[in-house]
Amino acid sequence: QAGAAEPLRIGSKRFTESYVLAEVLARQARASGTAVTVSAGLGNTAVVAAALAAGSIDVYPEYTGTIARELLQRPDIDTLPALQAALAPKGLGVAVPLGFENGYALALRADVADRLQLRSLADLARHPELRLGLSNEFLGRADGWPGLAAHYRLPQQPQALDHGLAYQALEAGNVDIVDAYTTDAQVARRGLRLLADTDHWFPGYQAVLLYRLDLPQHFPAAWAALQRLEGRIDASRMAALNARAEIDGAAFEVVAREALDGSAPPS
Ligand code: PBE
Repeated sequence: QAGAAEPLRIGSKRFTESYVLAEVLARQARASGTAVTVSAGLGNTAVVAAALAAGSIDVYPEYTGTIARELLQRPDIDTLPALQAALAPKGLGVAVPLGFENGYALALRADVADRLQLRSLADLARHPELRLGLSNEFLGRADGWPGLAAHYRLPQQPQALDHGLAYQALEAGNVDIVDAYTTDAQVARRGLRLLADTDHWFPGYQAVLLYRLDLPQHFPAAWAALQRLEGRIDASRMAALNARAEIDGAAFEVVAREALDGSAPPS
């Protein structure tokens, strides 16, 4: 039957960590003897999730808070079993927490934070003059700017900024605040401050696999291999891997090999 020779299709979103993780999945699946294709950087969350729903890919790395807020519009759920129950009617599954969270935060330069005494998101309400440069996805998401601004009563009118350019714009002083991902290499490297979310308005964003429910039957060896990625990468390691790709310029495949070599063998 023709299906036997079809490759496992892995997708990713358009930011460094997603590219790296897609190659981690690919490497792990290939080691099980499974043919794999990677559709790297397909687009933002909505685009990659649509590709999964349509059956053009089988699996991609996603984050629990993103699944709950952006894909399911279910801010009330945050555990894996609850997400699984909500996804199953759509033919989708979520599993294999990789061992870290990568959440949203607002970031600024340390000198600006000190000068204006900015520590928390609520502190921003006192400074309408601050210039915010936020990525398009963050500007549009329910778990992004619209909800955040409403919750903390923030008066600024943000401008749209590509996430790949955000840190340079911050360093150059063209904007004062950007949206950061907490495992971004640039946060530590540039000594940026993250404003505390004292009300815990942002959800948790555990890195997990979002997949089509028919994947385990079609690719049992690959699925067994992918499950062994559970808990293999912690947040500081993920930030270091992001730095290898983004700061050192290492190829995503190379970084993926380092990710798997450097972590403890599966138990
Ligand atoms: N992130 C940070 C998430 C949301 C928070 C970029 C990892 C994402 O949906 O891709």
